[in-house]
Amino acid sequence: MMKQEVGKAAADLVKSNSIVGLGTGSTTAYAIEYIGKRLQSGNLKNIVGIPTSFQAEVLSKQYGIPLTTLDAINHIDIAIDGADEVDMQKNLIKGGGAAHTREKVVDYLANQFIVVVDAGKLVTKLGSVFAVPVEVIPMALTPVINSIKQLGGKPELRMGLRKAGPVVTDQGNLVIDAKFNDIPNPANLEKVLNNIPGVLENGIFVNCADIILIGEVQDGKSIV
Ligand code: ABF
Repeated sequence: MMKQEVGKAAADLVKSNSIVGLGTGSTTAYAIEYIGKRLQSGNLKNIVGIPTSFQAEVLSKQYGIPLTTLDAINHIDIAIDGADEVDMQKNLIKGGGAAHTREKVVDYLANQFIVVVDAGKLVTKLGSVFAVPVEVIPMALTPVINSIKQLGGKPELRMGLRKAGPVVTDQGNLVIDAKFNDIPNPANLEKVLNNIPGVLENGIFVNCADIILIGEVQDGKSIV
């Protein structure tokens, strides 16, 4: 319910004649649904979406949102996407859905990036709860794991349902979840992780989010 309210509030910020980055995850899924509904009702006209994942692409098609690619446009007006952790400086950890690489490309390009979360995602220190997702090309898995250990992290290869095999990203890569006890400087860790050969992208987003829409329950009611 909370997620639904937040998703709807984000969808209401989308204006006609705009290019919209469409994020991943269950909260953004509601935003995609409501954007589709606004299009259907005629309340919103002439938008085109850039999906951040196969999941977002499938959902957008299901709700009738026309899609394009980054090759066909020269800017993104607004992007809506979820997060796993948000700190007081609007730094984010993303990538719980293994889509952070494409999310980072799209969300950073947007003139306005709206993050949709419930209050449980707010932290005083980034990395307090969540590990940092790191997308790695498969042949570099072991050296990247060793490098993360040298940085003081606890790396774990992300496994899929019933641990039948590793999670594979939309790009055909693997995800290492790197838990750090303390992330004193998120911008620095983002750069250091991305400098490890074989790393494609990590889930720390700094100086990217413009607005955080937070869902919470007050007096038994979901509010944003
Ligand atoms: C994506 O989905 C993320 O980068 C984040 O990992 C996740 C959030 O999902 P949910 O809204 O389902 O909590 O946006």
